Amino acid sequence: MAMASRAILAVAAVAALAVQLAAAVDHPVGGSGAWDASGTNYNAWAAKQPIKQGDTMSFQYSASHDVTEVTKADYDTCSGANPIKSYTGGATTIKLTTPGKRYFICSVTGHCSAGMKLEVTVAAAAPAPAGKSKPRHQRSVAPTPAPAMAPEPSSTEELPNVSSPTAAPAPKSSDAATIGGKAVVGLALGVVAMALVAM
Ligand SMILES: [Cu+2]
Repeated sequence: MAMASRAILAVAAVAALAVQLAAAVDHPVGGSGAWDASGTNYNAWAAKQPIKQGDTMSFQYSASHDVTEVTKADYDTCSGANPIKSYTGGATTIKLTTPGKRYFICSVTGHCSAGMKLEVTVAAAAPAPAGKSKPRHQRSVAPTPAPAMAPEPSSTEELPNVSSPTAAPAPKSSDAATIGGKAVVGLALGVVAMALVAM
């Protein structure tokens, strides 16, 4: 059981990593990365960008500007008085780790209202597989004693081979969980394939 669970976790982790590695994209603001008050409509640009969870957004700017993340209320009023986070230095890359809205302005007086404001909608990277959050082994009603485990392989670095079941009879829920793990991999490969096609 423990071995099976670890194998599933390993498969899921690799699948999640594969999705992130394959799909993460950097989005230079405005298309060129230039963050200034020259009149670029950053929101018009952002609206056309497929910005996903795990992507990054990069800003290039002169010393007369900054990048300040603010709440929607402060974005709406162009107020940099209560920044969520503020960046200076001329080159800032922000990782968009969670889905949802993010709001950025330049906090220098007058610059936000002159157009240095950006609202970004970050899409979820991929739908969560059904039942992912539920511990699967809880479906077993009978409190079965732990089956005698085959001796652990001496090398713990080696991934257990999930495709060939061991001689020890595995509980039914483990089979279901293994199928779930394969579904995760399938889903991940599907997402990767879609991302490649989109490119
Ligand atoms: Cu500015």
